[in-house]
Amino acid sequence: MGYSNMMIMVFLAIAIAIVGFAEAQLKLGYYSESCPKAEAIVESFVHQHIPHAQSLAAPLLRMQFHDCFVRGCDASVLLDRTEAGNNDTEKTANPNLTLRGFGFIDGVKSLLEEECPGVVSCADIIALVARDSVWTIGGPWWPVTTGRRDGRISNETEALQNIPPPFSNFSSLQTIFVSKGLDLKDLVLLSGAHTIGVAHCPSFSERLYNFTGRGYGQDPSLDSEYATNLMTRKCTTPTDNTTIVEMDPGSHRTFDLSYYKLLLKRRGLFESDAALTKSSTTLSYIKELVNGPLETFFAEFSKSMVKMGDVEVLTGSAGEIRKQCAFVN
Ligand code: HEM
Ligand SMILES: *[C@@H]1O[C@H](CO)[C@@H](O)[C@H](O)[C@H]1NC(C)=O
Ligand SMILES: *[C@@H]1O[C@H](CO)[C@@H](O)[C@H](O)[C@H]1NC(C)=O
Ligand SMILES: *[C@@H]1O[C@H](CO)[C@@H](O)[C@H](O)[C@H]1NC(C)=O
Ligand SMILES: *[C@@H]1O[C@H](CO)[C@@H](O)[C@H](O)[C@H]1NC(C)=O
Ligand SMILES: *[C@@H]1O[C@H](CO)[C@@H](O)[C@H](O)[C@H]1NC(C)=O
Ligand SMILES: CC(=O)N[C@H]1CO[C@H](CO)[C@@H](O)[C@@H]1O
Repeated sequence: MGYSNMMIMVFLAIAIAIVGFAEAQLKLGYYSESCPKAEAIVESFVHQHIPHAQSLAAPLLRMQFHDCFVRGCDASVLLDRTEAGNNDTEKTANPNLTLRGFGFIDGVKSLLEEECPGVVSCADIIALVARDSVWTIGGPWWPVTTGRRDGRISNETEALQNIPPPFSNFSSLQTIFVSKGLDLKDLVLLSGAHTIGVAHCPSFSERLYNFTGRGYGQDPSLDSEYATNLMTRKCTTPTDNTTIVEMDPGSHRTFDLSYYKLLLKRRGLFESDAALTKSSTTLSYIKELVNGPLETFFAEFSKSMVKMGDVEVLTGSAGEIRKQCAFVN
């Protein structure tokens, strides 16, 4: 083969690779021709409902995290357990028992199915709803690319392996995030989502009542005044599993820097929150955020959300477009 022929082959190979690559990518406005109103429908549903139910923004944001960390952003988190398959799904896994907002996603899905049946994936709905909900409560906005396809598999064990538990230490958080292509900066920024929302006592009561693992002892990295407050007013017994606690007390509905300020006061609620102050790298990111303007946090959080929304997505002909978000077709 002559030199010029070889060059042509090389160029062709590169061109094919680029086209193939582009085809399998998410893009902005993926539905602009197949369902032009899709994004507006999501946005208007969110604008209609979230102002009356502001506390739903938090679980809808968390939903995207739980979706993207298990089998990628493929809406596998929404699948119900099927008696026929006799398999436990991500939903059955412990971390998901406190997820909320499934009905909200179903509400959006049914409007979209009316408008253009079988076109818009549940995975894209999760991503759009998370963004629009956070924006509606005065948080940051970020561009959401679309074109994700829905997965057909949901597996409880995988949720347990991929969703970090609240008692995670720094190195296990880092390991899980790195395995999703997210770095330490993303870990700090995305944990900033805990500026909104609530938690149940079992997510942190070991820090109050059983830090030694022998039925007693408090986590020394938790501010003792805050710990006392939690024990006397909130989680008054070690087994309380119904009380709800604001993760960012006093501003748990406001997307702001106070979560990071609390971390520096040793008032992060989970061990995983406190762990972020235990590495000098992440501690200095936190200090930069706290000392910077709110806009910097918003801009950086947005970039990390965009990265999270790309994790292991299904595109092209992989997966399917589910008709109902809780069931495979
Ligand atoms: C870094 C590792 C993380 C751990 C260990 C963690 C753990 C938790 C736990 C245990 C809860 C409370 C569950 C309950 O007791 O009801 C929670 C709530 C929440 N998480 Fe995380 N999370 C992490 C990262 C994230 C990320 C990346 C996001 C989103 C970008 C997120 C968003 C939220 C939100 C918004 C809530 C409040 C939910 C509500 O109000 O119902 N978390 N998280
Ligand atoms: C349930 O299990 C069956 C058989 O193992 C599998 O084919 C199916 O994909 C599973 N369903 C879900 C939702 O994961
Ligand atoms: C779920 O995932 C685990 C861990 O990867 C695997 O061992 C198990 O076989 C899976 N279960 C099903 C029903 O596919
Ligand atoms: C962090 O937690 C993991 C998993 O529980 C454990 O294997 C590891 O030893 C812990 N690392 C440190 C430094 O404590
Ligand atoms: C304390 O923690 C240990 C280890 O996690 C556990 O085995 C034990 O049951 C706990 N004790 C109480 C009283 O909750
Ligand atoms: C909560 O605690 C009660 C009593 O201790 C127990 O019966 C119930 O199963 C627990 N609920 C959950 C979701 O763990
Ligand atoms: C199977 C299971 O327990 N699913 C639960 C997951 O979490 C939602 C929301 O809290 C519950 O409604 C489901 O029953």
